[in-house]
Amino acid sequence: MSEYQLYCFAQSGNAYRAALMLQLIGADWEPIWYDFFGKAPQRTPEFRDSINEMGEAPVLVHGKKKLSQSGVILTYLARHSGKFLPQGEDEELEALRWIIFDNQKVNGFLGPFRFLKNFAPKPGDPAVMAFLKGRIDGSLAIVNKRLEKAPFLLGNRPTIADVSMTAYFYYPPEEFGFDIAKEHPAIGAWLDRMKALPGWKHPYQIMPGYPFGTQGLMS
Ligand SMILES: N[C@@H](CCC(=O)N[C@@H](CS)C(=O)NCC(=O)O)C(=O)O
Repeated sequence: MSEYQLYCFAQSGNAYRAALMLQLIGADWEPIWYDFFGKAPQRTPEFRDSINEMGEAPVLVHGKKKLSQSGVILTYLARHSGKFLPQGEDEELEALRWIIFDNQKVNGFLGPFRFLKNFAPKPGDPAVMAFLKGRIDGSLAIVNKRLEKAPFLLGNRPTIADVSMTAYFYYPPEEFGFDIAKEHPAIGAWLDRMKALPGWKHPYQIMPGYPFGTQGLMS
């Protein structure tokens, strides 16, 4: 068995943060796929009692430890590997600031927007979609401005704040109906820098469930 297991599925940008981090630190890991969109075990009492009381992916298993919330998982993996770790109190707080902003207002809106556009049983209400798109545009502009100043969110080297921010950004533009990298050039250049890091892989290459409805991986 691998050292780490990750509960995840291909369509989850939230889980991709953890999967990408495992890749970038060169960890020995394997995905545990579950049928999020079909049987939805995350809604069962068994899942909530034994895997994650919050009913969410990702969940990282390391020996007897089970961790959820991608920000917590990234912090744990950075501390254990010494990689992508913010250095000193100021950097730690700055990384946390961007991770919270990302979880709430960047990928926190992109994820539901993409879900309602592609995977929900009924398409999203136009008013809801317009609201989410407005919030997404505003948040992406903030991230883009930050990345015009430095190659990575905290400066000259990538940290867990960058790994967190990638969550949904590499999924195909057709899944959003707009192109994040083209509309926000500093984000586009940063995505290329992240992609050049050793170990980088696309979400559909490392988390099972591509194409949608299968348990496959993109080759
Ligand atoms: N802030 C959480 C978000 C996790 C999350 O919302 N995951 C989705 C899958 S992409 C989920 O499991 N949702 C289940 C639900 O909301 O009921 C994180 O970053 O880990």
